Amino acid sequence: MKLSVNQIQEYNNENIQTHQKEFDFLAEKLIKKGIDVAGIIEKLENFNVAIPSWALGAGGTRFGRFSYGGEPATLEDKIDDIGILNILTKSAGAISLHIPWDIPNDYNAIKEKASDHNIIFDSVNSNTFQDQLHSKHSYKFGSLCNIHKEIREQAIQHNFEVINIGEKLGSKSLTVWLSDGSNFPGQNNFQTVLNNTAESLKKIYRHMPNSWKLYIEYKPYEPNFYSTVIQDWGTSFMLAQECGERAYTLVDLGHHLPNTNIEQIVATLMNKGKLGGFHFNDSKYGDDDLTVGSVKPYALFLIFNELVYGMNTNKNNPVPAWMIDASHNIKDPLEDLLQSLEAILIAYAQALLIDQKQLEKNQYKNDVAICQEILQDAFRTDVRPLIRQARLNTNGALNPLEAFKIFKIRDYLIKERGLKSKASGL
Ligand code: PSV
Ligand code: MN
Ligand code: MN
Repeated sequence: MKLSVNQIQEYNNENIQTHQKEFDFLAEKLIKKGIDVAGIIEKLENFNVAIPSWALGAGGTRFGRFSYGGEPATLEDKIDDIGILNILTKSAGAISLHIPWDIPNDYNAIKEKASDHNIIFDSVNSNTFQDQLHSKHSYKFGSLCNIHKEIREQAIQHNFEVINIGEKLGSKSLTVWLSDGSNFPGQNNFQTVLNNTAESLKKIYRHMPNSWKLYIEYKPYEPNFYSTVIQDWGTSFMLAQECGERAYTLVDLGHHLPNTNIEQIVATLMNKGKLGGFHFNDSKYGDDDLTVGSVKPYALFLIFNELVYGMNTNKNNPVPAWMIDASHNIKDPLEDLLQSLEAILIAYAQALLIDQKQLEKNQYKNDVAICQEILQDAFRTDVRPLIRQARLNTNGALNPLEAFKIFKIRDYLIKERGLKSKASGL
Protein backbone atom coordinates (compact mmCIF):
# COMPACT_ATOMS: atom_id res chain seq x y z
CA MET A 1 0.00 0.00 0.00
CA LYS A 2 1.19 3.50 -0.76
CA LEU A 3 -0.18 6.66 0.81
CA SER A 4 -0.59 9.69 -1.40
CA VAL A 5 0.34 13.27 -0.59
CA ASN A 6 -3.27 14.21 -1.42
CA GLN A 7 -4.66 11.89 1.25
CA ILE A 8 -2.37 13.49 3.80
CA GLN A 9 -3.28 16.98 2.68
CA GLU A 10 -6.98 16.23 3.04
CA TYR A 11 -6.40 14.92 6.56
CA ASN A 12 -4.33 18.01 7.43
CA ASN A 13 -6.97 20.37 6.04
CA GLU A 14 -9.50 18.97 8.48
CA ASN A 15 -7.24 19.71 11.42
CA ILE A 16 -5.51 22.85 10.27
CA GLN A 17 -7.59 25.39 12.18
CA THR A 18 -6.96 23.88 15.59
CA HIS A 19 -3.29 23.52 14.75
CA GLN A 20 -3.00 27.10 13.56
CA LYS A 21 -4.45 28.45 16.81
CA GLU A 22 -2.14 26.32 18.95
CA PHE A 23 0.87 27.18 16.85
CA ASP A 24 0.23 30.94 16.82
CA PHE A 25 -0.23 30.98 20.60
CA LEU A 26 3.03 29.12 21.24
CA ALA A 27 5.05 30.93 18.56
CA GLU A 28 4.04 34.34 19.94
CA LYS A 29 5.05 33.32 23.45
CA LEU A 30 8.43 31.95 22.30
CA ILE A 31 9.21 34.89 20.01
CA LYS A 32 8.57 37.26 22.93
CA LYS A 33 11.23 35.34 24.84
CA GLY A 34 13.65 35.93 21.96
CA ILE A 35 13.54 32.36 20.64
CA ASP A 36 14.20 31.78 16.95
CA VAL A 37 11.03 29.80 16.18
CA ALA A 38 11.63 29.62 12.42
CA GLY A 39 15.18 28.33 13.03
CA ILE A 40 13.89 25.59 15.35
CA ILE A 41 11.26 24.51 12.85
CA GLU A 42 13.88 24.28 10.13
CA LYS A 43 16.03 22.05 12.35
CA LEU A 44 13.03 19.82 13.06
CA GLU A 45 12.28 19.57 9.34
CA ASN A 46 15.82 18.38 8.68
CA PHE A 47 15.98 15.78 11.43
CA ASN A 48 16.06 12.23 10.09
CA VAL A 49 16.21 8.97 12.01
CA ALA A 50 17.05 5.59 10.52
CA ILE A 51 14.63 2.70 11.05
CA PRO A 52 16.26 -0.67 11.57
CA SER A 53 15.06 -3.45 9.31
CA TRP A 54 14.50 -5.68 12.36
CA ALA A 55 12.02 -3.37 14.10
CA LEU A 56 9.21 -3.83 11.60
CA GLY A 57 8.16 -7.38 12.37
CA ALA A 58 6.49 -8.48 15.59
CA GLY A 59 9.19 -8.16 18.20
CA GLY A 60 9.36 -10.30 21.24
CA THR A 61 11.30 -12.12 23.84
CA ARG A 62 12.32 -15.71 24.10
CA PHE A 63 9.06 -16.22 25.99
CA GLY A 64 6.88 -15.50 23.03
CA ARG A 65 6.05 -13.55 19.97
CA PHE A 66 2.57 -12.56 18.91
CA SER A 67 1.74 -11.91 15.30
CA TYR A 68 -0.45 -8.89 14.53
CA GLY A 69 -1.08 -9.52 10.84
CA GLY A 70 0.16 -7.78 7.71
CA GLU A 71 3.77 -8.19 8.81
CA PRO A 72 6.42 -7.53 6.19
CA ALA A 73 7.65 -10.83 4.74
CA THR A 74 10.51 -9.49 2.66
CA LEU A 75 13.02 -6.66 2.66
CA GLU A 76 10.90 -5.00 -0.02
CA ASP A 77 7.90 -5.07 2.33
CA LYS A 78 10.01 -3.57 5.10
CA ILE A 79 11.09 -0.72 2.86
CA ASP A 80 7.41 -0.15 2.01
CA ASP A 81 6.64 0.03 5.73
CA ILE A 82 9.36 2.60 6.28
CA GLY A 83 7.91 4.45 3.29
CA ILE A 84 4.64 4.72 5.24
CA LEU A 85 6.48 6.06 8.30
CA ASN A 86 8.38 8.51 6.15
CA ILE A 87 5.47 9.93 4.20
CA LEU A 88 3.56 10.46 7.46
CA THR A 89 6.39 11.95 9.51
CA LYS A 90 8.97 13.13 6.97
CA SER A 91 11.61 12.16 9.51
CA ALA A 92 12.18 8.45 8.79
CA GLY A 93 14.09 8.70 5.52
CA ALA A 94 16.66 5.98 6.18
CA ILE A 95 16.91 2.23 6.77
CA SER A 96 19.60 0.38 8.67
CA LEU A 97 20.12 -3.22 7.55
CA HIS A 98 21.14 -6.11 9.74
CA ILE A 99 23.10 -8.76 7.87
CA PRO A 100 22.32 -11.65 7.41
CA TRP A 101 18.76 -10.96 8.59
CA ASP A 102 18.11 -8.75 5.55
CA ILE A 103 20.34 -9.57 2.63
CA PRO A 104 19.05 -7.99 -0.59
CA ASN A 105 18.36 -10.39 -3.46
CA ASP A 106 18.05 -7.91 -6.25
CA TYR A 107 20.13 -4.82 -5.45
CA ASN A 108 18.73 -2.65 -8.22
CA ALA A 109 15.13 -3.43 -7.28
CA ILE A 110 15.82 -2.70 -3.61
CA LYS A 111 17.58 0.57 -4.41
CA GLU A 112 14.79 1.64 -6.71
CA LYS A 113 12.15 0.88 -4.11
CA ALA A 114 14.03 2.81 -1.45
CA SER A 115 14.52 5.84 -3.66
CA ASP A 116 10.83 5.67 -4.57
CA HIS A 117 10.10 6.26 -0.89
CA ASN A 118 12.94 8.81 -0.47
CA ILE A 119 14.80 6.39 1.77
CA ILE A 120 18.57 6.09 1.95
CA PHE A 121 20.66 3.21 3.32
CA ASP A 122 22.23 4.15 6.61
CA SER A 123 24.72 2.13 8.63
CA VAL A 124 24.91 -1.61 7.96
CA ASN A 125 25.06 -3.90 11.00
CA SER A 126 27.10 -7.08 11.14
CA ASN A 127 25.95 -10.06 13.16
CA THR A 128 28.43 -12.39 14.78
CA PHE A 129 26.24 -13.00 17.80
CA GLN A 130 24.38 -15.83 16.08
CA ASP A 131 25.62 -18.79 14.13
CA GLN A 132 24.95 -18.40 10.46
CA LEU A 133 23.63 -20.98 8.09
CA HIS A 134 26.43 -22.93 6.39
CA SER A 135 29.24 -21.30 8.34
CA LYS A 136 32.06 -23.55 9.44
CA HIS A 137 32.64 -22.30 12.98
CA SER A 138 30.33 -21.46 15.87
CA TYR A 139 30.32 -18.17 17.81
CA LYS A 140 29.17 -19.90 20.97
CA PHE A 141 32.38 -18.85 22.71
CA GLY A 142 32.86 -15.50 21.02
CA SER A 143 33.52 -14.03 17.60
CA LEU A 144 36.03 -11.18 17.16
CA CYS A 145 37.41 -11.98 20.62
CA ASN A 146 37.60 -15.74 20.16
CA ILE A 147 40.66 -17.53 21.43
CA HIS A 148 40.81 -19.48 18.14
CA LYS A 149 42.23 -17.55 15.21
CA GLU A 150 40.13 -19.31 12.56
CA ILE A 151 36.91 -18.28 14.34
CA ARG A 152 38.09 -14.65 14.60
CA GLU A 153 38.98 -14.82 10.92
CA GLN A 154 35.50 -16.06 10.00
CA ALA A 155 33.92 -13.19 11.97
CA ILE A 156 36.23 -10.66 10.30
CA GLN A 157 35.32 -12.06 6.87
CA HIS A 158 31.63 -11.67 7.73
CA ASN A 159 32.23 -7.97 8.47
CA PHE A 160 34.00 -7.64 5.11
CA GLU A 161 30.93 -9.10 3.41
CA VAL A 162 28.67 -6.67 5.24
CA ILE A 163 30.82 -3.76 4.08
CA ASN A 164 30.58 -5.11 0.55
CA ILE A 165 26.77 -5.28 0.74
CA GLY A 166 26.63 -1.79 2.24
CA GLU A 167 28.80 -0.41 -0.55
CA LYS A 168 26.43 -1.73 -3.19
CA LEU A 169 23.55 0.08 -1.48
CA GLY A 170 25.29 3.38 -0.79
CA SER A 171 25.78 2.95 2.97
CA LYS A 172 28.64 4.87 4.49
CA SER A 173 29.19 3.15 7.83
CA LEU A 174 29.42 -0.16 9.60
CA THR A 175 28.00 -0.77 13.07
CA VAL A 176 29.56 -3.53 15.12
CA TRP A 177 27.83 -4.81 18.21
CA LEU A 178 29.38 -7.87 19.81
CA SER A 179 27.78 -10.12 22.36
CA ASP A 180 31.27 -11.54 23.05
CA GLY A 181 31.94 -12.15 26.71
CA SER A 182 31.64 -14.84 29.34
CA ASN A 183 29.03 -16.32 31.62
CA PHE A 184 31.32 -17.55 34.38
CA PRO A 185 34.48 -16.35 36.11
CA GLY A 186 37.51 -18.06 34.67
CA GLN A 187 35.86 -18.71 31.30
CA ASN A 188 37.88 -15.99 29.54
CA ASN A 189 41.16 -14.23 30.09
CA PHE A 190 40.02 -10.56 30.09
CA GLN A 191 43.23 -9.25 28.57
CA THR A 192 43.42 -11.87 25.83
CA VAL A 193 39.84 -11.31 24.63
CA LEU A 194 40.30 -7.54 24.70
CA ASN A 195 43.50 -7.75 22.66
CA ASN A 196 41.90 -10.16 20.18
CA THR A 197 38.92 -7.81 19.77
CA ALA A 198 41.19 -4.82 19.18
CA GLU A 199 43.20 -6.68 16.53
CA SER A 200 40.04 -7.92 14.76
CA LEU A 201 38.43 -4.48 14.77
CA LYS A 202 41.60 -2.92 13.35
CA LYS A 203 41.52 -5.38 10.45
CA ILE A 204 37.87 -4.52 9.77
CA TYR A 205 38.62 -0.80 10.04
CA ARG A 206 41.49 -1.05 7.56
CA HIS A 207 39.24 -2.90 5.12
CA MET A 208 36.60 -0.14 5.05
CA PRO A 209 36.55 2.33 2.14
CA ASN A 210 38.12 5.69 3.08
CA SER A 211 34.75 7.42 3.09
CA TRP A 212 33.31 4.99 5.66
CA LYS A 213 32.95 5.23 9.43
CA LEU A 214 33.04 2.43 11.98
CA TYR A 215 30.66 2.58 14.96
CA ILE A 216 31.53 0.44 17.96
CA GLU A 217 28.52 -0.27 20.16
CA TYR A 218 28.90 -1.20 23.84
CA LYS A 219 26.58 -2.99 26.25
CA PRO A 220 27.20 -4.04 29.87
CA TYR A 221 25.57 -7.45 29.84
CA GLU A 222 23.22 -9.79 27.95
CA PRO A 223 23.45 -12.34 26.48
CA ASN A 224 26.56 -12.85 28.60
CA PHE A 225 25.97 -12.35 32.29
CA TYR A 226 29.41 -12.34 33.87
CA SER A 227 31.47 -10.21 31.48
CA THR A 228 31.12 -8.51 28.11
CA VAL A 229 34.27 -7.58 26.21
CA ILE A 230 32.98 -4.18 25.03
CA GLN A 231 31.03 -3.45 28.17
CA ASP A 232 31.05 0.35 28.40
CA TRP A 233 31.75 3.62 26.58
CA GLY A 234 35.32 3.68 27.89
CA THR A 235 36.17 0.36 26.28
CA SER A 236 34.44 1.35 23.05
CA PHE A 237 36.22 4.73 23.04
CA MET A 238 39.60 3.09 23.62
CA LEU A 239 39.05 0.61 20.79
CA ALA A 240 37.86 3.38 18.47
CA GLN A 241 41.02 5.39 19.29
CA GLU A 242 43.16 2.36 18.48
CA CYS A 243 41.40 1.82 15.15
CA GLY A 244 41.73 5.39 13.91
CA GLU A 245 40.07 8.67 13.07
CA ARG A 246 36.99 7.24 11.38
CA ALA A 247 36.12 4.88 14.23
CA TYR A 248 33.61 6.12 16.80
CA THR A 249 31.63 5.04 19.82
CA LEU A 250 27.94 4.25 19.41
CA VAL A 251 25.62 4.99 22.33
CA ASP A 252 22.50 2.83 22.66
CA LEU A 253 20.29 4.27 25.38
CA GLY A 254 19.37 0.83 26.71
CA HIS A 255 22.98 -0.28 27.13
CA HIS A 256 23.69 1.17 30.55
CA LEU A 257 23.38 -0.03 34.09
CA PRO A 258 20.46 1.56 36.00
CA ASN A 259 20.92 5.25 36.89
CA THR A 260 23.95 5.77 34.67
CA ASN A 261 24.32 9.44 33.73
CA ILE A 262 24.03 8.95 29.96
CA GLU A 263 23.96 12.67 29.21
CA GLN A 264 27.39 13.03 30.76
CA ILE A 265 28.71 10.18 28.60
CA VAL A 266 27.29 11.95 25.53
CA ALA A 267 29.00 15.20 26.55
CA THR A 268 32.34 13.50 27.16
CA LEU A 269 32.30 11.65 23.82
CA MET A 270 31.29 14.76 21.86
CA ASN A 271 33.98 16.75 23.60
CA LYS A 272 36.51 14.28 22.22
CA GLY A 273 34.84 14.15 18.77
CA LYS A 274 34.05 10.45 19.16
CA LEU A 275 30.27 10.15 19.32
CA GLY A 276 29.46 8.50 15.98
CA GLY A 277 26.15 6.70 16.34
CA PHE A 278 23.09 6.73 18.48
CA HIS A 279 20.40 4.10 19.14
CA PHE A 280 17.15 5.41 20.65
CA ASN A 281 14.87 3.40 22.89
CA ASP A 282 13.72 3.49 26.49
CA SER A 283 14.00 1.13 29.42
CA LYS A 284 13.09 0.54 33.01
CA TYR A 285 15.46 -2.28 33.95
CA GLY A 286 17.92 -3.27 31.24
CA ASP A 287 18.07 -3.36 27.45
CA ASP A 288 14.27 -3.32 27.34
CA ASP A 289 13.97 -1.74 23.87
CA LEU A 290 10.76 0.07 24.85
CA THR A 291 9.25 2.95 22.88
CA VAL A 292 11.45 6.05 23.01
CA GLY A 293 10.35 8.47 25.73
CA SER A 294 7.79 6.07 27.21
CA VAL A 295 9.46 5.65 30.61
CA LYS A 296 12.03 8.42 31.17
CA PRO A 297 11.22 11.43 28.98
CA TYR A 298 13.16 13.86 31.21
CA ALA A 299 16.32 11.77 30.87
CA LEU A 300 15.84 11.83 27.09
CA PHE A 301 15.49 15.61 27.17
CA LEU A 302 18.70 15.99 29.23
CA ILE A 303 20.50 13.78 26.72
CA PHE A 304 19.21 15.94 23.88
CA ASN A 305 20.40 19.01 25.71
CA GLU A 306 23.95 17.62 25.51
CA LEU A 307 23.48 16.54 21.90
CA VAL A 308 22.29 20.01 20.88
CA TYR A 309 25.09 21.69 22.82
CA GLY A 310 27.61 19.27 21.31
CA MET A 311 26.37 19.74 17.76
CA ASN A 312 26.79 23.51 18.18
CA THR A 313 30.07 23.43 20.05
CA ASN A 314 32.06 20.35 19.06
CA LYS A 315 32.43 20.83 15.33
CA ASN A 316 35.05 18.06 15.32
CA ASN A 317 32.29 15.59 16.19
CA PRO A 318 30.25 14.47 13.16
CA VAL A 319 26.47 14.69 13.39
CA PRO A 320 25.69 11.30 14.93
CA ALA A 321 23.94 8.63 12.87
CA TRP A 322 20.52 8.44 14.51
CA MET A 323 18.62 5.18 14.67
CA ILE A 324 15.68 3.77 16.61
CA ASP A 325 16.57 0.44 18.22
CA ALA A 326 13.28 -0.53 19.82
CA SER A 327 10.95 -3.45 19.36
CA HIS A 328 8.70 -5.54 21.54
CA ASN A 329 5.79 -7.84 21.48
CA ILE A 330 2.51 -6.08 22.22
CA LYS A 331 2.27 -3.01 19.99
CA ASP A 332 1.87 -2.67 16.26
CA PRO A 333 5.50 -1.91 15.31
CA LEU A 334 4.50 0.89 12.96
CA GLU A 335 2.48 2.61 15.68
CA ASP A 336 5.36 2.04 18.07
CA LEU A 337 7.84 3.61 15.65
CA LEU A 338 5.55 6.59 15.05
CA GLN A 339 5.44 7.16 18.81
CA SER A 340 9.23 6.86 19.03
CA LEU A 341 9.75 9.35 16.21
CA GLU A 342 7.39 11.77 17.93
CA ALA A 343 9.20 11.40 21.28
CA ILE A 344 12.58 12.03 19.65
CA LEU A 345 11.36 15.21 17.96
CA ILE A 346 9.71 16.42 21.17
CA ALA A 347 12.92 16.01 23.18
CA TYR A 348 14.94 17.62 20.38
CA ALA A 349 12.57 20.61 20.14
CA GLN A 350 12.55 21.08 23.91
CA ALA A 351 16.34 21.01 23.99
CA LEU A 352 16.44 23.61 21.20
CA LEU A 353 14.38 25.93 23.43
CA ILE A 354 17.06 26.08 26.12
CA ASP A 355 18.63 29.51 26.38
CA GLN A 356 22.27 28.41 26.48
CA LYS A 357 23.54 31.95 27.10
CA GLN A 358 21.30 32.42 30.13
CA LEU A 359 22.30 28.99 31.38
CA GLU A 360 25.99 29.82 31.14
CA LYS A 361 25.46 33.19 32.82
CA ASN A 362 23.71 31.55 35.74
CA GLN A 363 26.32 28.83 35.97
CA TYR A 364 28.89 31.62 36.45
CA LYS A 365 26.71 33.10 39.18
CA ASN A 366 26.35 29.64 40.76
CA ASP A 367 22.60 30.22 40.73
CA VAL A 368 21.72 26.57 40.86
CA ALA A 369 17.98 27.12 41.19
CA ILE A 370 17.78 29.28 38.06
CA CYS A 371 19.93 26.83 36.08
CA GLN A 372 17.48 24.10 36.96
CA GLU A 373 14.54 26.39 36.11
CA ILE A 374 15.95 27.11 32.66
CA LEU A 375 16.08 23.40 31.85
CA GLN A 376 12.70 22.60 33.37
CA ASP A 377 11.00 25.52 31.70
CA ALA A 378 12.07 24.14 28.33
CA PHE A 379 11.08 20.60 29.28
CA ARG A 380 7.65 21.68 30.46
CA THR A 381 6.81 23.51 27.24
CA ASP A 382 4.37 21.65 25.01
CA VAL A 383 6.38 21.83 21.79
CA ARG A 384 4.05 19.67 19.71
CA PRO A 385 2.70 22.61 17.67
CA LEU A 386 6.28 23.28 16.47
CA ILE A 387 6.66 19.68 15.34
CA ARG A 388 3.29 19.78 13.61
CA GLN A 389 4.29 22.96 11.82
CA ALA A 390 7.52 21.33 10.64
CA ARG A 391 5.49 18.42 9.26
CA LEU A 392 3.00 20.73 7.62
CA ASN A 393 5.85 22.55 5.87
CA THR A 394 7.20 19.27 4.49
CA ASN A 395 3.80 17.75 3.55
CA GLY A 396 3.83 15.24 6.38
CA ALA A 397 0.78 14.50 8.56
CA LEU A 398 -0.06 16.86 11.42
CA ASN A 399 -0.53 13.89 13.75
CA PRO A 400 1.02 10.78 12.15
CA LEU A 401 -0.36 8.25 14.64
CA GLU A 402 -3.88 9.62 14.31
CA ALA A 403 -3.56 9.58 10.51
CA PHE A 404 -2.28 5.98 10.64
CA LYS A 405 -5.43 4.99 12.55
CA ILE A 406 -7.83 7.04 10.44
CA PHE A 407 -6.38 5.66 7.19
CA LYS A 408 -6.74 2.12 8.66
CA ILE A 409 -3.26 1.34 7.38
CA ARG A 410 -2.91 -1.89 9.35
CA ASP A 411 -6.17 -3.21 7.88
CA TYR A 412 -4.89 -2.50 4.38
CA LEU A 413 -1.60 -4.24 5.14
CA ILE A 414 -3.47 -7.28 6.46
CA LYS A 415 -5.58 -7.37 3.32
CA GLU A 416 -2.46 -7.14 1.17
CA ARG A 417 -0.19 -9.49 3.08
CA GLY A 418 -2.54 -11.70 5.01
CA LEU A 419 -3.14 -12.24 8.68
CA LYS A 420 -0.55 -14.91 9.11
CA SER A 421 2.39 -13.40 7.27
CA LYS A 422 5.67 -13.56 9.15
CA ALA A 423 8.50 -11.08 9.14
CA SER A 424 11.71 -12.15 7.46
CA GLY A 425 14.97 -12.00 9.38
CA LEU A 426 14.98 -12.43 13.15
C1 PSV B 1 22.00 -5.30 20.92
O1 PSV B 1 21.25 -5.33 22.09
C2 PSV B 1 21.49 -4.25 19.95
O2 PSV B 1 21.25 -3.04 20.60
C3 PSV B 1 22.43 -4.05 18.79
O3 PSV B 1 22.35 -2.77 18.25
C4 PSV B 1 21.92 -5.07 17.82
O4 PSV B 1 22.38 -4.91 16.53
C5 PSV B 1 20.42 -4.84 17.98
O5 PSV B 1 20.28 -4.65 19.38
C6 PSV B 1 19.53 -5.92 17.45
O6 PSV B 1 19.62 -7.10 18.21
MN1 MN C 1 21.56 -1.10 19.62
MN1 MN D 1 20.25 -3.41 22.52
